[in-house]
Amino acid sequence: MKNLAALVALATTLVSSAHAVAVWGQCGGIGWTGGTTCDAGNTCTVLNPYYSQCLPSTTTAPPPPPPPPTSVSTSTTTTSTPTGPAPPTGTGLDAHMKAKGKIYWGTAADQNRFSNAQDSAVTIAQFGQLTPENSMKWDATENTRGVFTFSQADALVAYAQQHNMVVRAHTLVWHSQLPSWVSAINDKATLTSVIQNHIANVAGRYAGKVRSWDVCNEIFNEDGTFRSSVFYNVLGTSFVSIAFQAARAADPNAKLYINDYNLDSANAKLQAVVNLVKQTNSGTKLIDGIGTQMHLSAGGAGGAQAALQLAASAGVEVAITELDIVNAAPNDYVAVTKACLAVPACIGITSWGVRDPDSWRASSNPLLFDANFNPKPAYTAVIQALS
Ligand code: 9MR
Repeated sequence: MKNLAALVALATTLVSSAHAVAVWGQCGGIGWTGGTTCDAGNTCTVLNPYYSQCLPSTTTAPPPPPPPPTSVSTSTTTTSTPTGPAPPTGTGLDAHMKAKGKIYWGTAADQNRFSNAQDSAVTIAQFGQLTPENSMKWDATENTRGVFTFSQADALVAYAQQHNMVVRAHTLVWHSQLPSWVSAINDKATLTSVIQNHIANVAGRYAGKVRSWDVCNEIFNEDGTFRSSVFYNVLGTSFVSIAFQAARAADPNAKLYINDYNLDSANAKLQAVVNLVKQTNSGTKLIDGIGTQMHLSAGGAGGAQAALQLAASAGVEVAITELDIVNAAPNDYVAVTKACLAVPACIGITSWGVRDPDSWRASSNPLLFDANFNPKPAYTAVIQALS
């Protein structure tokens, strides 16, 4: 009898622990089929309609040390154990943007970021859209002619799907991060078929799985003339329609974007983008959106609304695609947020990364979360602006 009682007690313990979700793990949300009860000392907290998370209960002190995190992605990279504070509770940036009638607030990401459990927790809680920071670029997908590599890009798309986020795919035709075998092409027929093959393979692989594609990236100079690149130098302006036609064929339902930086006021470069879109779309509509990256300097947000309005005058949707602002002044972030809210064609905002040290310009601390994934004053100001 004594043995039987011990066995029952052991079985009860095993059953309850098998179903309890560890701290930081997902415990609910639309589409969630896993456990909904948290380990002792933690409370299942609704962060947004798609994600509830086991957070340490404030009434229990001290909380138990966090166990190894649950699986966060299809990544083969080992996840790190969360050690910092909990991500902000309540509804996140994306939920606030959606409540204002916009489509998303997103972030740049890749497997090297979301394989970190803290990054993943903030990403899931705050963002509804992912842009692959590097994994879909030409050097990542076709570094050798005709040899395609999709492991990192596949991981990004799978993670986004797993967490109900849309993908802004980035980017197909760009002078940078371009393999030297492409830059060396000097005849029209070869370059045309190389562009078409690249786009058919890369955009074709993700057809139906991404919301939009940055088809052409950074093709203008500041004065509105075309940038010198292998694409322009060999094909003239025709590379634009070659690329957009190939993208339309590869993924007929994706929104096809032209994307650039320094479109932060109604300047000559933005006017050139608008003119090109109008001209290209004068017959069949090929370009569906203008992306303005908005890598801003401090105090650089004053022209944002006028810029978004000028972009919208091309008759296409508009997105802020790579937002970061030197020193992350709350006023600048609020100005950009309100500019998007004020322009109906502006469909969403993408932060170019989650936390400062992971930014391409880390030394200027331009993002909404600090090194410990704590929300910064600009985050709070943006949430207020969206409330
Ligand atoms: O953030 C990206 C960084 O990790 C890469 O090293 C860099 C290489 O060119 O590209 C960065 O992202 C760029 C984006 O793809 C296009 N607009 C400018 C972004 C910042 O350089």
